[in-house]
This record gives sequence, C-alpha cells and structure tokens, in this order.
Amino acid sequence: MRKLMGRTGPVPRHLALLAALGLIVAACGEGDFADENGDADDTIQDDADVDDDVDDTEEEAAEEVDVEDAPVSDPPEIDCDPIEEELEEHTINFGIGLATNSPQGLSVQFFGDYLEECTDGQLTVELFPDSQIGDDLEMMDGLQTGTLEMTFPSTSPIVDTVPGLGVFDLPFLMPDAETADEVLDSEVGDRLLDEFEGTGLKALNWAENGFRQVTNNVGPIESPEDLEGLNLRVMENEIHVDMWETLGASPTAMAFGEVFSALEQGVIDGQENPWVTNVTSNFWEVADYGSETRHVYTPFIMMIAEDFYNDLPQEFQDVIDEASEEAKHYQRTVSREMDEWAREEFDALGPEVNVLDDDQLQEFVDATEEVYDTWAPEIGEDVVDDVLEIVEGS
Ligand code: KDG
Repeated sequence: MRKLMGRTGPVPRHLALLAALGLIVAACGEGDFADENGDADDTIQDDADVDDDVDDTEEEAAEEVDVEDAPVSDPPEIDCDPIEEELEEHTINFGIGLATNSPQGLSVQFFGDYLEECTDGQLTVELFPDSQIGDDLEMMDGLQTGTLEMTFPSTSPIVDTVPGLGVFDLPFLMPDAETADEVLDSEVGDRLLDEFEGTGLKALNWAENGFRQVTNNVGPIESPEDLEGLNLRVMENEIHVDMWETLGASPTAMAFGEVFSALEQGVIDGQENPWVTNVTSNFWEVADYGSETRHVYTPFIMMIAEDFYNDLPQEFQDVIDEASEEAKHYQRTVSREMDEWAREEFDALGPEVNVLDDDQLQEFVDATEEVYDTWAPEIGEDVVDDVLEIVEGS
C-alpha cells in the first residue's frame, strides 16, 4: 500500500524541547524510540524541572485571545461517587497542539477536573498546550514509548497508523457537524477507533477539530484560480497534498507547531484550520485574508498510552472512560458554540474575511472529485462506502 504520509523536513524544534523537559531519554530520529514497554512514571524524570521549563515556554508563547466574550457553555456538572479507597496516585501528562482556551484545551481541563473529583485526587492531569512537548506524531510516539500518558491528535497526520482515518481527509465529504456526529458515533467510527488496539495507543473517543478554512497573505480565495501557486501549509497527509495540488496550490506539509513562525517569516503564504484555531492559535496575527471554504471536516481522537491504561486498576479505567465520554460531548458543544464567534472575531482582529456561496464552493467540489478515486483504495473501499452511506442518507 502507498504510504499516506511520511515525515518530511528537518527534525522539529519540539524534539529539543522534549529533551529539555526530560520527557525523553535520548534525542532520536524517526523510528528510534526503542523501548516500547517503558514505564510512564519512571520516565517522567523530574516534575519540578518540567514545571519550570513549561513556565518559561508559556512566557514566550504568543498572547492569548480573550475568549471570555465567546458564547461558551459552562462545563457539565460532574456527577459521580468519588473513589475513596486509596489505590494509586498518578499525574497524567496530557500534551495537545492547540491552546488552553481552545475547545480542545477547555475539554482537557474539564477531563482533568472530572478525574480529580471522581478519584478523590488520586488521578490528576497536567496539560501541556501549544505543541510545547511535540507535534501530534511526536506525542503519539511518547505514548508508545511511555514518556507521555495522553494526547489529542487530528486524524490527518496519523493515517499511517490507521489508514481508514483518511476518509476524513476527502474533500467536501461532510455536509455539517450533525452528520459528522452520525459518522463518528457509528459502527464504522467504532471500528476505526478499535484499529488502534495493539499499537501502544488506546483511542478513547472522537472529538471535533472542525471545518477547515483557508487563511493567507496574498488575497481572498473565491475560486480555485485564486489558489494558483499559493504556498499553503497543510497537515502531514498525502490526501491533503494531493487535494491542494489538484486545486493548483503549492502545498507544504508541516507540523502544526511550526506554522505560526513559518507564516511570520514568509516561508509559507497561508494555512488552513477551523476558525476557532485561527483565533486561539493567533493565526489572525499573521494573515491578511480568511476565506470560509469548509473544504474538510477533521475530527480529533482522545488517546491514552495503552500500557499505562491497561496497568491501571479497573475503577480508574472506568472513570477515565466516563470522563472522556463527558469531555467528548463538552468539546463538541464548545467547538460548535465558538465557530461562528471565532469567524467574526478573526474578522474583527484585522484580516479580511469572505464566505464562499454554494456556487463558488461547487467549483472546488467539482475540481477535487478525482481525489476520491485516487485515494479510496488506500483508505479502504469498505470504510469509504460505509461513511458515504451515512453521509448520503443524512
Ligand atoms: O492538538 C491538535 C493539533 O496538534 C493539530 O492536530 C491541529 O488541525 C491541526 C493542524 O492543523 O495540525
């Protein structure tokens, strides 16, 4: 089978930071993480050092947009009988690419509160946002090698582990968020999560990254012609590369944590992400235009290190399952609540925003039809058919 994506470019700067954090024992190239069965607690070497380094990194991070005005629901009530029996104490280090004030960050904080309350403080969560400890692939390596307990990647960069996830990279597949829920919470959704079994990664459930929109520094995107030669950062995923090449752009696959500085330095002309990420990860600072293209809906998968999870007492596994289920609903709710607000906020913060109408979008749909034929065999015809059946029946 053709590889859906391989790592491209130099070793990301995050590996250096990972080493500084003491979360890895040696700086390795891809595939060099040898000890598959490492004990997570042993390899989190010195919590005090980790906290100091993270504080420094937080100081350097760009100022966050204030989401206080965003129409965001409060987290749901935590309803459980706390486990009072003394079992084990663990700090779950949870790395994410996005900001603490993103729907992803808010849901991880809620997940942590849930665990803390329902285990009487025996399980706590330490959140490492903004790709501080690596990109999606590096953090997944961390889960597999026992240096990190949890992460929350997009499906797109991880299709080499489960090729069926590539179905979410097909352009203009998902009409709306409700249909996405139907797909994610269906039998085919469960099947895709189950495929992680035995990889060192336990996929707990699906959350929402959302509909992706293009931001750039050249001009508004209204038709495929506007993309001609545009150097656009895309996720590390061959289907995305193919889609943008088909549309005439010049895509560069790059890890999320590199995108802001690549835009700042003019290495790329643009990138594409949901409005809420474009606001909370400060892409508005490095964009002149934002175009609502909704070209792809991508999910997130909440993941925990398989060995770490399997070694926990059953009571803790149950609480983690419940907490992730609650966090999933909260994350999807907040993501939807913030989407339109974020587009308006992005506009108000400076860049010019245009929303494509149905006729304009149809030009993109027609131009990318061949991407389905090229990639369905790699993704798995059964997965594509099952998902299309749900989408077409919605
Ligand atoms: O935590 C998730 C992020 O690391 C990343 O997946 C966000 O959509 C994303 C992108 O563009 O890489």
